[in-house]
Parts: sequence; C-alpha cells; structure tokens
Amino acid sequence: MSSHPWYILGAGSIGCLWAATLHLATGCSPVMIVRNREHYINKKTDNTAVLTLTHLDKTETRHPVSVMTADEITTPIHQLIVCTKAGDALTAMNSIRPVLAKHGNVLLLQNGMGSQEAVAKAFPTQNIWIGSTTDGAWIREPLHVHHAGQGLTEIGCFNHQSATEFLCQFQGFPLKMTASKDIKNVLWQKLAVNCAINGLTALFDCQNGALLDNDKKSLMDELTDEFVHVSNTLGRTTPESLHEKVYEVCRLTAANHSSTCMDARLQRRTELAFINGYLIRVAEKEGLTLPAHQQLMDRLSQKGVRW
Ligand code: KPL
Repeated sequence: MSSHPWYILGAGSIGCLWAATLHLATGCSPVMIVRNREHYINKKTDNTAVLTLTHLDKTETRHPVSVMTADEITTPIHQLIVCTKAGDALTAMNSIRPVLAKHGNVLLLQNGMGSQEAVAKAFPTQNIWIGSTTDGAWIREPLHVHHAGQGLTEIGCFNHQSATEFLCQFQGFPLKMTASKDIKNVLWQKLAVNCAINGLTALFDCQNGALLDNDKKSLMDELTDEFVHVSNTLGRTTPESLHEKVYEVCRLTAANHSSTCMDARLQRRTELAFINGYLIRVAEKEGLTLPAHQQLMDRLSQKGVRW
C-alpha cells in the first residue's frame, strides 16, 4: 500500500464499508471527510471516532477513523475515495480542491452515469479512477455499517489506462475487486438494470422482488425496451437477454429495497437524475424520446420524489 493516508469523501454505507475495510487491510486509520461533523462525533477538539462493521457472517469489528470537515484538512490528499451520492460528487470534490494533490489518485464510486464525467472534466490533472460496485451495505446508525451482500467492484479509467497497477495497492483487501478495461461499458450495463428497477421501486414503494408481479413487470419491460433502443442507436452492446438479467436481479435481491426506494422513503434526494434522467438526456441528444422513462419521471415528480 502507498504510504499516503486514505481519505474517504462521504460517510454513507459504501464510504463506511470502504473505510472499515481499508483499516482491516492496512492497519491504518482512514480520514472520513463529512459535511456535518456533529452528526458523527460530539467531541469538539478530538477528530477520532470508532466505526463499526457488521460482516456478512454477522460478526462485528471496530475501526478507529478520523472524521473531518473539508476546511479542517491542511495536508495534501494523495489517495481519495469519493463515496458521496452522484448528485453531490462534484460539489464535494470542489470543497477539497485546495488540498487535493495535483496528481493524486481519486477513485469515484457513484451510482449511475454522468457524475463521473463531470468530475473527470473538472479535475484534469488528478488520476481519476471509476468504480462500479455491486456490494450491498446499509447504515444502522452513523458510523455503523452492515455489509449485507458480497458483490464485486470493477475499477477502470475513462481513457482505458490499465487499473492493474492502481489495484495492486488493494492486494489482500477483503472486498472483491477486479480491473476493467472498459469501465464505461460496465457502468452502462449496471445502468440498464438500475433504469428498470430503481425508479419503479420508489414509485410503488416496494421491494425489488415485487416488480416481478405482472402489471409492474410490464412497466419494467417497457423501460428495458427503451434502454435497448438507446443502446442500439449508440452502437453499444447490451446482453441479448437483458430482460432476463433484470428479472434475475429482482429475484436475487427480492427482499431488498433499492437505494432509490430508500432515499424516497427518507425524503432524501435520489440519484434518478444519473439513472433514468441520464438515459433521457443521452436519448435526447440522439433525437429519441423515451415515453416510458418520461412517464416514470413525471409520476415520481407528482409523488414528490426528488432527484
Ligand atoms: O443497484 C441497486 C440499487 O439498489 O441501487 C439494485 C441492483 C437495484 C439492488 O437493489
């Protein structure tokens, strides 16, 4: 591992999962950069806190971390993992711009598409790595994360530079990781599934498995048909059996509430602008309209779901 400390922007489920895992793998405490310090620690003068990780086998481990706001950081950041919501990534990155090392490594772990391009464009001298993760995690209370589902994190770079060397740092890391030569395609394939599932689960306030009921399934099919249409227009590949893949994710995560459903329930801003909203914007540029996607977004707006 590099001798530089790791900084993690965002203390949500993925941020906490990576912070705890980094401590397990390296023995070094990462620094978690948060917007509101009091939400995590009540000591005024001391930045240290303990993060609890409940593992897949339900055992618990505890990990010392530092919790800081952007304006408390004075030393240059060479190693950063951005775990904010997609809609907050650029603002959060700008908040640490003055302390970000010019050629630092930045790993972006956002859902959906669009935020990664925006950050890469705004930070041209940094080495920007993009991750797409299927790890499942949820927050029980601030700084207590449950690892709920073993997934895979694929890491690559928009300019196809190999991520193998970057990934060497994570040897022996407890989360599963692999280098991807075509991370845009990985993000696109995940987007297909999220476009079909996330918005609908927020609309019906249901678990993923409930989308396999007939009336909801046909809405999912319409969204998937539109995705395939955009994909074909762009000359991108999607699996022939995309509908089957979507059903399979619904079956495998039947009892889960999607991240968007949870955000909507808690009246938080969702990431739909970077999921269905992203597809609508890409389609518009190609002169295509996507009635099923548009109708979904309209119905969600009427319901008061924010993005
Ligand atoms: O990625 C997901 C999410 O919740 O954002 C799915 C695949 C829908 C699993 O819940």
